[in-house]
Amino acid sequence: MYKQEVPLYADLIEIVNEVDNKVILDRSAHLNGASSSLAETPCELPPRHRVERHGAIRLGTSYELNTIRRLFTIFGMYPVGYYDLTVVGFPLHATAFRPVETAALDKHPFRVFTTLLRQDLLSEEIRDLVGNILRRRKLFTDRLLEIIEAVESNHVLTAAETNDLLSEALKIFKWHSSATVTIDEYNRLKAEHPIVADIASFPSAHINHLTPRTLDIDLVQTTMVQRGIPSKERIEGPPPRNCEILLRQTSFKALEERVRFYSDQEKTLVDGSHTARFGEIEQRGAAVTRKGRELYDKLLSEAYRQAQNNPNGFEGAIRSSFQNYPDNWLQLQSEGLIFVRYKLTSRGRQKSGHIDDSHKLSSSVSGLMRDRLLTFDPITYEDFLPVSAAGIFTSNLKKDTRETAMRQGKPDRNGFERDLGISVADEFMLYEKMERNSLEECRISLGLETLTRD
Ligand code: OOG
Ligand code: NI
Repeated sequence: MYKQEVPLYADLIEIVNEVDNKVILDRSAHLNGASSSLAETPCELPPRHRVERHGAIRLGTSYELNTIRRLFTIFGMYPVGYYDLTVVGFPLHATAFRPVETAALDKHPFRVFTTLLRQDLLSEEIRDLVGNILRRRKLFTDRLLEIIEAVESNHVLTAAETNDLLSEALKIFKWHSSATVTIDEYNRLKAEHPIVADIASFPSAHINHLTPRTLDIDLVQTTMVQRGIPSKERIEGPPPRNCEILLRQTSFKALEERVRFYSDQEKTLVDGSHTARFGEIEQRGAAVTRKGRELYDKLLSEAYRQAQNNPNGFEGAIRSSFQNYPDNWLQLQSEGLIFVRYKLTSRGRQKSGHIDDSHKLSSSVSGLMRDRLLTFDPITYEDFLPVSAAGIFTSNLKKDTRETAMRQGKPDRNGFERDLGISVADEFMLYEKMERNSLEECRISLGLETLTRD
């Protein structure tokens, strides 16, 4: 549906596939050395990579948020994290619906960044207008609500009901080129904040972007520019590194779309336009611990402060401030900056067959790593970054990131969770649990009483 609505999305997927295939070929060439054939040990992508993407929707009322939560639960997607977008000048807060268990993430890590309008932060006049418009909006069909209720009372869906679930749910996310408001109302909403007009003027909660994950976002960015796709100037997130952390994102500009509005008398239709949807690409790296996140936030603010003094502007400043973020996996792990999944080396797996020897083994992670029995993979960051999100929002609203970034926030996590109907999961605790589980598996395989992270 989205590909049909936004044909540039198809081009983007093509570019990402080309770039990723090239990266994989380069990696396997590198691994095998120049002389051996590429076919010997092709570097493989984990299967989830080919289907991996995130979408974003923007909702207007607590009823809409609550119902979306009930719907996404059916798909195994749960709210993770609270994002206060007032820190970057938007009357919004958000969560990300996504799978939380390792097995589910490995299969399909689809996420939907879901924002809710903060009606409490609008001017009184606009709050009334928005309230009136959204009270009449019906995002969810009766059939969809019926199916959600059935599943909630433990009904197992038939094939036909499942088809209905999908086709009815899709209607929520579809783009409509007819607004539900008059052109005058649209302009008033837009004058309050462009995002308010986007949320309140349409009958659906259109997907405003769908973002594939790539292995090399810098290469995608240059390829987009070469093909004349109007991409955003800079990539959000950490600067280029050897050891990727968190999330890097870039987007191409919103489309200007023709929209029909009611004329002021609500009798005839008039033509207008709206910029809503855009393309985005992301590259994901390791999830960082709270300590790693503090360092990230600190270096990012430092870059914002230094940008004016750096001859290469913000890009120069961020490259220079991130010199202080360790860039080798072992150091990142040993300093407790990233979350990792521990696993036995092949030597460790041999030992695991001889549990009698276990009393001779070290009972600390660093000891086992020194003895080459234990190793790790970084855990992928599955979440988002509010400052990057601001860069994405603003790039499409023609304001500058630097201007709007990092102001005093006005979070309302309790209000958000009340509207949602449940509390959001803490992403740090989810990563922490993955790491702990992996360590526990290693401990059991090695027949150790205890295994401590030093
Ligand atoms: C959501 C922006 C946030 C991201 O990738 O950081 C986001 C929106 O534009 O509604 O999707
Ligand atoms: Ni996004």
